[in-house]
Amino acid sequence: MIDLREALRVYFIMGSTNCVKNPADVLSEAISGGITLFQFREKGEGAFTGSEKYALAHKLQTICREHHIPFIVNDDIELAVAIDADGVHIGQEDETVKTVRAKIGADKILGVSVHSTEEALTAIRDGANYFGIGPVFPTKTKADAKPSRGTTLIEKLRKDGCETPIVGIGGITIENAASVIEAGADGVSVITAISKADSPLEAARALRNSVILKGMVE
Ligand code: 3NM
Repeated sequence: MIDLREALRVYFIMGSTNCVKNPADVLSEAISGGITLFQFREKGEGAFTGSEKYALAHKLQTICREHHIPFIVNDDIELAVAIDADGVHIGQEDETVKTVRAKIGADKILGVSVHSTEEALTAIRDGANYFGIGPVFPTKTKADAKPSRGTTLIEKLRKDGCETPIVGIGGITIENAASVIEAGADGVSVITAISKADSPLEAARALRNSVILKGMVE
């Protein structure tokens, strides 16, 4: 079993619509730069569906497997089960945490986006393994993102004794990543900071340095 807290440190999310270059090349570079987990999130205008989505998922999963990087699917539980992904990430609008846990089984990673203490408590009760909390900073990547609220909820959950692994998400960059870790998150989830970087490899490396150095200082 992987150390989830460690695996969440440099959490890269992407689908074909987020990339300027070929998604497989972007992922390979990001892995070389030191990402610790990958989430396949095929959403937005022009996103693949059906067999094309399945084929891209399989291709990216194969790359992750070769490098022992956990591969998580966003929202699409049927796809995750069909390709035996390492886990899924769901929002509050999707199926309930309980239903998803029942579908994927006890051994898979289940991440849940939460926006309040109440949502966090329910998610934990129903089988979540980690929380995604955001948007921490303004983001243009998710059309229906809520207003950014900084690291308030991350800090509150930690102050209240919550020990569940947490990743911050939304508008995270090389420059502001350390502040998310400082607030109590175990890792940072990013799309644009890596997927649209001139060098996804260098971007992943710089993010990793700021997150891991910050963790060592504490
Ligand atoms: N979820 P970028 S914000 C996928 O707040 C996603 O739950 C969010 O992309 C949330 O790193 C977001 O480009 C987009 O800002 C993150």
